[in-house]
Amino acid sequence: TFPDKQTAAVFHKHGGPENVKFEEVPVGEPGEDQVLVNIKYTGVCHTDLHALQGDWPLDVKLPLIGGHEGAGVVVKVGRGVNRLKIGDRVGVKWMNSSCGNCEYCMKGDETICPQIQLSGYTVDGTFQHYAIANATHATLIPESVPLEVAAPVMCAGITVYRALKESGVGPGQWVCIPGAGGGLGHLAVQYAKAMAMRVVAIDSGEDKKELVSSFNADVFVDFKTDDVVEVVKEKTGGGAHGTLVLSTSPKSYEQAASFARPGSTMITVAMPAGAKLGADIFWLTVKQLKVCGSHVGSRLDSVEAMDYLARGLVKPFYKVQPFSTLPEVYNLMHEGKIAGRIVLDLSK
Ligand code: 8ID
Ligand code: ZN
Repeated sequence: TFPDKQTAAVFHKHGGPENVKFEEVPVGEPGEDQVLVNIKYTGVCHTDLHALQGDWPLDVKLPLIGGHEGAGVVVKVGRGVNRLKIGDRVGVKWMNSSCGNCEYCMKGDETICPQIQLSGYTVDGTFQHYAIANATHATLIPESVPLEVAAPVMCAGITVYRALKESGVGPGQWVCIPGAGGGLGHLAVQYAKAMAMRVVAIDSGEDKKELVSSFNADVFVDFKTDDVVEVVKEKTGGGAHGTLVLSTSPKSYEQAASFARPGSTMITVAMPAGAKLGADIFWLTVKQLKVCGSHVGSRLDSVEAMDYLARGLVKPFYKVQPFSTLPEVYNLMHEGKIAGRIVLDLSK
């Protein structure tokens, strides 16, 4: 059983963390192909901050309940749902649903479905006790993985796992990760090492240096004190074979174009507000560089990313805080002060 009403973190207009209000809202009713999930833990992703600030050229549902890294238990299933049952442990992701029938969905490229719905952006997300998920897209969480551990994988883990595959970097080759100490970054370092890549981690400060070193990043570059482009080129013998830009600073994109190894691929993952690609077309051409966007991951990517956890190859680093601290988390995130992830405990 579950209540008809619950507390949710809602914002009615864009702006700073002061716009986030804890309000009593009705518990939703799952449609035909949906499930109602009692969210136990949710990560806070930098995307949630972009949504709150209204940074991006895609409209946000308003008022909005944000959040898209949820982990919880199914408490009600829609009439047409066969895949999930009450009691199943599932993750609620940024990809809430896709149409299933367009050319992209047919190919398994559901992340570019024109009818995609996004949790905590175009539909309400996981900053509430009971969230609605599409049954096809909810990710089953293996019994061996605690819900609080699974939460950060639902966006950060899946996204970097897929981006690393897209980068085409092979075993023994160098991958460069600006933003390596953040939510996405610290998982990217671990997935990359599990895939036998060599890692240049770029971020700043002792906390983040220690964190990425604990995952055996081969090189740490401090963007505040080092000459990033020169150090990356020197340590990698001419540039990284691939770069995953996970930093929310547009500067990282300029630097990535400058330290790229000839023939390498840059994956755009982070989306700083208003950022444009300023790469010099001459160098892009004669160095035969590739630039490739990567948007979260498919259902299959999600299952594979979760499997790395179940096998003990990747371990999210996170701090658990009460649900009520969400506005403070946004402040810390804005200041770049979070090493790894913060996971909110909805029971507090
Ligand atoms: O599907 C996608 N493409 C996707 C999925 C999830 C998240 C994209 N994202 C986007 C988010 O919207 C955001 O723009 O990825 C970006 C990073 O999300 P995050 O990992 O949740 O953010 P964070 O935890 O705040 O980490 C950002 C890190 O960047 C560092 C910060 O110190 C922080 O550790 N950083 C900064 I700010 N400037 C840097 C610089 N110049 C830098 N690192 C290196 N060089
Ligand atoms: Zn996210």
